[in-house]
Amino acid sequence: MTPTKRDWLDLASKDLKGTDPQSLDWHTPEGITVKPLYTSEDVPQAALEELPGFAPFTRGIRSTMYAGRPWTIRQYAGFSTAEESNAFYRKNLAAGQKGLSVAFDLATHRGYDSDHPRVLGDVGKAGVAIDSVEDMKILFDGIPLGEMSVSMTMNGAIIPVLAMFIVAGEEQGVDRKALTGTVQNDILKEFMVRNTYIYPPEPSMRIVADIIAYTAEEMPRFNSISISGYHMQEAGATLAQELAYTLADGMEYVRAAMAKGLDIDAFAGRLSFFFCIGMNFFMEAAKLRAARQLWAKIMTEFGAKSDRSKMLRTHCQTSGVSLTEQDPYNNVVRTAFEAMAAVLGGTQSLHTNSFDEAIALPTEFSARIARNTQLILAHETGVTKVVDPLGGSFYVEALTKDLVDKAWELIQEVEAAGGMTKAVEQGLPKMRIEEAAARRQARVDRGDDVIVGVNRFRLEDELPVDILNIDTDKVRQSQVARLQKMRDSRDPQICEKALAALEDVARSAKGNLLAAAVDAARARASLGEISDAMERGFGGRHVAVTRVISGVYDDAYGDDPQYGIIRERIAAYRAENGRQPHVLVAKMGQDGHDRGAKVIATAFADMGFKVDITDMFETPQEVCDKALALGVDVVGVSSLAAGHKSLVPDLIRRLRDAGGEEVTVVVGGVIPEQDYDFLRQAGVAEIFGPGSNVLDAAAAVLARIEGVRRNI
Ligand code: MLC
Ligand code: 5AD
Repeated sequence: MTPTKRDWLDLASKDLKGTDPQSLDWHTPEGITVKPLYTSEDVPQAALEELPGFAPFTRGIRSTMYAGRPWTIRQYAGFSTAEESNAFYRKNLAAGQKGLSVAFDLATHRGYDSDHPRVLGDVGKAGVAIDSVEDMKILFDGIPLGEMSVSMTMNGAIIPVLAMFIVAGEEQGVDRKALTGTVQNDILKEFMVRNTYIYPPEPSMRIVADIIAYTAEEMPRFNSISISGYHMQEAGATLAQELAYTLADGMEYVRAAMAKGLDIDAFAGRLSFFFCIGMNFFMEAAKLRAARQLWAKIMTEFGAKSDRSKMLRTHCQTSGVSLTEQDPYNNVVRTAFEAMAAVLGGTQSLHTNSFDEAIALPTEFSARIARNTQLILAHETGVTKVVDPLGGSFYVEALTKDLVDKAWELIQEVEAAGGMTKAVEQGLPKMRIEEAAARRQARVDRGDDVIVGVNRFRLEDELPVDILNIDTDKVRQSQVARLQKMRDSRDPQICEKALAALEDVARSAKGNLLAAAVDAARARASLGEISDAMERGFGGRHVAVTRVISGVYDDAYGDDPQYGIIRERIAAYRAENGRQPHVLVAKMGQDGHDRGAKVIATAFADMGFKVDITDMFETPQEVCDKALALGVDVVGVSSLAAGHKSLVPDLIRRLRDAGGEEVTVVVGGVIPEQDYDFLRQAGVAEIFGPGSNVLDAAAAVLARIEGVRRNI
């Protein structure tokens, strides 16, 4: 007799010594219950009948997938000057990389030229500095833009950057009709998580629609947008949230383009997507399958006729936030698993992170290992030979269905709020993501979620790894010199006229912003000048309201003894001093990563600290003024974009000069060990690197505050 499900249950209970097998259920952060066993009963009938290459594309967008053509190995990179990044790209292409993906520095992202006083610590740090067409031409020197597909991760300053790319192509002799590649151009998620916006939501949405319209007409081989969930997962979103909010963003862009009078099938085939692939192996593969199925459904409902419009094509990147500073070679292994999940999920293009991710930008060595991870996957494992190898897996098919259902609920919530632009204005998705982030942090701090080498199996001695160092001063000097040379040699009248025309297009809402910016870029207007012209036309920059949610950390910690002790110590401090210990969580420079700052603010407030949080993108002077005005005990600087060596000492100097020597300064985020001594000498009291336990950090900060009190 063939055993039945009942027989299995009996056997499992016996093997578990009488415990109910249901006790093995895993309740995931997505709200999905994963059972220890899946059978054919869990698979929807439709899943058994679908074939790849046909809508709804659950099994893949191509009939033969990688058996016909492997995914594109597309490593995201950029640092320092255009010359240095160009040399790096060329080496990578010679070593087996297939497509380019440009990382710009934060000054460029935020629309500032390298000589702007707000970006002193950011030039050339997190990506390459690009101020003008001259830089753009150097970046692609010797790389034929008619053949190589180039992705550019740019959102805020997308208009000047894409305009400069088009002109660089022109001056290489490549017609824009022949340019292939992708721009990220996904502003909604910037307001939600990534924070490199420049203008308010409304004009920002117009920029997106203008680019979709321009590329549909003028650049038929170019993907107008890369609708990105990546940064949501990095900011702490669950996979269901990442999936849902990304598709909901996509729906909003489709609406914006249709509102311009475009026919859906004229542009939808050039919308592309971008997802993060973290450590939940099977669920990540299922997520990509679910994404394709949902998008085909959504686009059909929007009235798309062509299959191409219903096809969700995506790039994936392995998860940065899953990687650790501790025992960093473990990251090679994590990235390999994540890459495999992306490939089993059917991605079109892939970036694999380098193992030094949690500490610095990749070196040539770490970049090689990351690239080879994909080459090994493509050439040695056999995964390319079969389409959708997970198809028909009881578990993966069930997960695909669960994710479709969960995401659909969240999409409906956004729709009920009036679509994503409205939902973003109300802060709905951001709040949900921040809540998920705080819960995740609490699970890690408690050891419920295991991270090998961080909260379990920790090494006694960590060996330092070699990291890439960038001399920002040197990069800035060379950028400023090139800018000056360009300003001296251009025809000022032609340039002024083009900028005035662009400003007009921005102000009047008539004409296409990108078309006007191409003229300005050709006339050698700089990135900052083009951004400023639009800022004048739109009537200003966007300033985000910073909100801190409360209760989540408390909720997750419940009765943890260490948590209780800290709460008591804070209560005692309060009784003794008549006030709470007061912390200002600060973000300085153009670093837009705010997950850490938000998690700390939420957790500290729940513990009983009085917590204030600065706006994003502050200067050291602005933070100093705020700290003194509020009378805080501690400023906690959160730094993830390598600006700490210039910004933090600057802040401490200003505090001292203004009579705030008692204010303790602590720093958290991506701080390499190599910089600890430097920061301590500059007066930093405590440093919390990646993987720090929030409770330990709170205890250390509290001890500092108590210490200062006692000395008085
Ligand atoms: C592919 N082709 C096939 C085929 N496979 N034809 C027949 N049979 C097959 N099996 C064709 C395609 O139709 C296409 O032509 C061409 O080959 C290229 O294939 P592709 O699959 O479209 O790949 P690619 O060009 O690599 O494009 C992938 C993409 C694109 C659509 C996802 O948008 C892209 O490259 N995105 C990358 C985004 C990126 O790098 N982002 C980095 C973010 S980092 P045709 O003519 O149809 O086009 C970040 C971090 C941060 O954001 O925060 O800073
Ligand atoms: N070069 C290479 N990778 C980068 N990342 C960010 N900037 C760069 C760069 N200049 C990667 C990291 C990060 C993710 C957002 O992109 O993996 O976590």
